[in-house]
Amino acid sequence: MLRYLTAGESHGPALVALIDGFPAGLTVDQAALDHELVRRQGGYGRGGRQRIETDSATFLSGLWRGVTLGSPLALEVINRDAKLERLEDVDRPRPGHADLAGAVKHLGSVRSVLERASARETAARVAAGALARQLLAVFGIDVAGWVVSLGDLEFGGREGSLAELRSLRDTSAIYSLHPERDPEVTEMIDRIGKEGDTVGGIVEAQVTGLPVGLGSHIQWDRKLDGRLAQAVMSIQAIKGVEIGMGFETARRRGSEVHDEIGYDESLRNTPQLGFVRPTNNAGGLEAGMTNGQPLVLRAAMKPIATLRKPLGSINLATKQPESAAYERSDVCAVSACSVIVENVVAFEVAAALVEKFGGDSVEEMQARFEQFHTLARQR
Ligand code: EPS
Repeated sequence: MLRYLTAGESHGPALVALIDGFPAGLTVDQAALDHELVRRQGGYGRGGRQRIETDSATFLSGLWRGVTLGSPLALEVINRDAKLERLEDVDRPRPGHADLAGAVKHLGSVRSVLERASARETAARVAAGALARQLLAVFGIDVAGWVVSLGDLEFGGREGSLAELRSLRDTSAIYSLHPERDPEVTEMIDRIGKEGDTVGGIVEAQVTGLPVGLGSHIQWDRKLDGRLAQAVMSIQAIKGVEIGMGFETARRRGSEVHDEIGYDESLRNTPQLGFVRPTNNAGGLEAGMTNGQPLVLRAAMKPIATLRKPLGSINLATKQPESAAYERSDVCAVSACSVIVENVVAFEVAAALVEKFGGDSVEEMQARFEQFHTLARQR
């Protein structure tokens, strides 16, 4: 079983991802891993913290000569802004953040809650996902993510391979597939920032090259759509997750929603085994299993809860009305969110791949992957 946990406070010494069940024999590309961490720090509208940090992951365990051992991997991302011991408590909880519920729940301080609830934790999740996507790449599985809307500005997707879409996205200041609209978007972010406010948006992740049958229809907690929804919904500030046509399916008839099944002999030797669909409204998942089509997932991010022009709150000591606390914040972190979602999705898909093809070594997984496709083609 491939799984991970994270540890670390936003202003503590470091963030850590502990990855267990990762197969032996993967040669790690450290630069590619750090590239995802750098992308997470970017995107127009980020706050002052990102000018302090230069995120990079250090392996504390699980590697020998750059190759995974099959033992637990501990990944560390250092916090340059490590000042937790000097920080004061916060007495005015921010609406929309963990401050109030967390302090009440733990009978403790707001500081102890916000330090862990902060989206800084996602650096550890991206490190874990960025490693997992290197395992996926061995099997020809590719992952990419981008921003599809920001506030009330909608950009949507584009046709093309993930490699083409990724290069286009990398020319956009907000990681969308429509860089020609960047001036309009950055102007909007500037305007909202000047007003002391924040803005959210919708991000999309796609996975291509998937074999048929990752996940399972057999038990609720093995369904891959359910696992993806939980993993993505748990990302800070996410309020909604949809797969494929998602919420729109509820407004359409069955004949307009389900993807008809065809067969193309020339695709018999690909992971989709020759089965083709004229549409992909299912987003690559049927009954909790991959069906050989690209996986398409979207997530809605609410505007960040820390506002320069704060909303009404109370002082927890006096219970009297006061403005919520403000130290510093991002105006817009939707671009960063697209990086987080894509890497979190990568990890869940890698976990399902390990489940189907075995997790002791990459070499054994490759052999079983080949054998499965040989058997499936003989049906
Ligand atoms: C973040 C670092 C944090 C916040 C942000 C995410 O740094 P600091 O609190 O020192 O400014 O900028 O966290 C939040 C959005 C939040 O609401 O807590 C990061 O590295 O992503």
